[in-house]
Amino acid sequence: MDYGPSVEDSAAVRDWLKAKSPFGHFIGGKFQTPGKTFASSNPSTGEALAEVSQGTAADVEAAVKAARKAQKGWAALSGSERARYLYAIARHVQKRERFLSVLETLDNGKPIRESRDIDIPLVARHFYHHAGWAELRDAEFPGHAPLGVCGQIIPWNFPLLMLAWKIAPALAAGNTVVLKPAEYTSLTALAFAEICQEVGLPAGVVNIVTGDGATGAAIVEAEVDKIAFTGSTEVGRAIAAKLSGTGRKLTLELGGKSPFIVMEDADLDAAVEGVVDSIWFNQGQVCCAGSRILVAEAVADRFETLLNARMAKLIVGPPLDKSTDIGAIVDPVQKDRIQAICRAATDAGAELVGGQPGEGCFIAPGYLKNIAPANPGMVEEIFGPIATLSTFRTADEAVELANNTRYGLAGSVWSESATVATDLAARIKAGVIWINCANMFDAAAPFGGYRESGFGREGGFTGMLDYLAEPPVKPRKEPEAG
Ligand code: TXE
Repeated sequence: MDYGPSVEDSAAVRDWLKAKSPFGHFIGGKFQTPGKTFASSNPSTGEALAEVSQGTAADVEAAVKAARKAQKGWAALSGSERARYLYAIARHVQKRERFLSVLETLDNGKPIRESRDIDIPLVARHFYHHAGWAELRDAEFPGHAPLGVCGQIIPWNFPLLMLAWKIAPALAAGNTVVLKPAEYTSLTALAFAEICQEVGLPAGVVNIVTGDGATGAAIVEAEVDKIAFTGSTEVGRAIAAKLSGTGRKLTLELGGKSPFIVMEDADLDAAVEGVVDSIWFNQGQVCCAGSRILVAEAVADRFETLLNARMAKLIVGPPLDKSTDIGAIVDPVQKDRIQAICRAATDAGAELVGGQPGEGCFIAPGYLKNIAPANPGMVEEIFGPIATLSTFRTADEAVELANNTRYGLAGSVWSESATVATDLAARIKAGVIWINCANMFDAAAPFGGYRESGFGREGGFTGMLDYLAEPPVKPRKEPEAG
């Protein structure tokens, strides 16, 4: 039986890092000579893993130039030829699954079980799915042309998966890309660049420029035809202001404070397991995490007892250990941010159950209770393994509480009655609603938000539309006179 990545896999990853670091950017099909670099480190130990280049405006310009040069040729390939590359990428991701999951866990701090069973398989699935769209593009989107060169800026919570969400549809539609991974987690994007070389992807179709917010800002300023951004609402807002009036396409996937509603008739054991999948998955660093648990008053005590019992069983530990449930927070800066919001919440009168910080980047799972609607813990995206727990009496009150947020990304509803669940789901203002489950992702299901969670969709047919230009409007034929 295969128990998943082992110590040997980790040695192979470390050998690879030793051989390749310092990393240059990947531009025009080649790794460039490294410039000024910064360290990418393992948040669970603090050890530096590799040196990565800090992208300058000149690097971004070179990458955009390479992408522009490649775009016409890439768009001129037949759909099935583009699909062939996407299938090949998917297969190579699968071939290097163990390597990529260990690399992701080392760089990000997430439990190996999650990178092995969720992140990396979903990456392959996303490329397989979009290979299909490459083949179908002309039939399904007649008259739509690719946008051109897409600038893509991604966060650190699902590094390779967010890369796949950005690159797969862009390439399927016939665009070329300049992508910047987050500064905490550049390494799987650089391994992905190697995969592009392995499959013989034409030079310049995918360009990876590493760096921090300044590099991201340079991509926003560059001559690109679209910006696709996933990250904080603050940066998303700044990007939207910059692009306003430029005619460039923009999609934003930002933060969230999603409700997790447990009705009186819910299967409480299943709902508690749902909390584990929802807010204690990936240390709670999930934009669509069910971070506001709302429970029907009649079952609240029983639910909380079950929740505490389950929470006590979660193992916080070394991310590479296969029994670990909660790994490390991505960086000390993020850990401080989580703790600052929890402190503000308790100062304002909430009670924190669990959620204690450990050494280094670790924080135990927890939740805030006795919390008022205007409490900062209820309003701010904590982006850590800390939920809020509050109660409601009626379905109307549940809906009111659920929608009392500036965000609108996701939500989940737990009830044994399909009528109750679907009625409630329809009244929640969010881009994604799960019923009796949470954090389920499928490449065919469009994902995205409303309000301050952003706009645009990723995945499926709708996601493809966001990488294509509108077809030219045909002149309206006037009826013949007489
Ligand atoms: O985000 P940033 P941070 C939320 C979450 C988290 C908070 C802060 O609440 O605690 O944001 O995280 C690049 N122009 N989310 O500071 O800064 C940056 O280099 C262009 C939710 O890490 O938004 C990185 O690649 N790009 C979210 C990416 O933006 C800029 C996931 C995200 O970093 C830039 C992450 C600029 N001016 C954080 N400044 C989600 N929706 O999943 C930074 N970047």
